Amino acid sequence: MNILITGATSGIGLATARLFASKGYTLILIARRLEKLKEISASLQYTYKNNNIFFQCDVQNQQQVENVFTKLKNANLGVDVLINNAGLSRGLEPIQDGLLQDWEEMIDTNVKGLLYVTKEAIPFLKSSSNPTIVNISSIAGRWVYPNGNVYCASKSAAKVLSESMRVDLNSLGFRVINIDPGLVETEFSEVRFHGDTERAKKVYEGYEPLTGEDIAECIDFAVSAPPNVVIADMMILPKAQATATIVNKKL
Ligand code: NDP
Ligand code: 8X3
Repeated sequence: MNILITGATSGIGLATARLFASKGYTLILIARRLEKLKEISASLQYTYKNNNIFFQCDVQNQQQVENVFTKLKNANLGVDVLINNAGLSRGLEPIQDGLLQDWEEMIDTNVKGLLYVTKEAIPFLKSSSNPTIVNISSIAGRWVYPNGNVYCASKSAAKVLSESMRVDLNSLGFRVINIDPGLVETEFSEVRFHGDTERAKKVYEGYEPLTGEDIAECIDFAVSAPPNVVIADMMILPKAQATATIVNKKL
């Protein structure tokens, strides 16, 4: 099975790459940081004898996305599973103080990037015996929280796109899986707070957050289900979290 993972250099995407490499699947890894991609590709090859190929690509850039799939076609590589994981949050400000640049980056990555990759991947997936798309949305797509505004909107869009894909690709035999994680300790908050590591660390203090590996296990569960089984929608929370804003912190 060939699995394409966007955002494979960190957090959920990296943990998923490791888990699927350990299961012997061929991986197609996409992200922007080339040095990390090289390092991860080599380490997966060394540790798991993994067959993988990687592409430096910014999913916000439609031409770069198209180039990746042209190269896949030239290499005669198919795609059985697409994991739309690349995504980010920028800022945590009330809407009246939001920065245009942050809004554009979130919408361009989490919504337009997901669409660009999916559009290019569909012709490849169509040749698979069990085409599967996994979209990593978020609890932020279900519950709005203070200052989440544009990030919540982008994840809500990702969730609605999962439903739309399930409808439109139904006649083509696609499985579409939507995954909504709660608080997962990754580089997510560091990116959200523009590199402020101290502020990022505080998000995960006083309770046990989820790990990228926890979400990877859930992705694997859904992808590895029998071919006729579609885990259409999954929400995964750490035990301490009840909603987007209720977290039992022992501080
Ligand atoms: P990380 O910041 O650890 O990982 C994000 C990954 O996305 C990185 O590999 C990054 O790679 C990649 N990425 C970001 N922008 C782009 C881009 N424009 N083009 C290509 N790759 C890109 O965060 P997470 O692992 O936590 O996030 C993964 C997904 O999970 C995101 O969609 C996020 O919204 C979602 N999520 C996260 C939760 C959390 O609490 N952490 C909870 C719910 C959902 P690079 O910088 O090398 O491009
Ligand atoms: C990431 C989880 O609650 O920070 O999507 O939005 S949250």
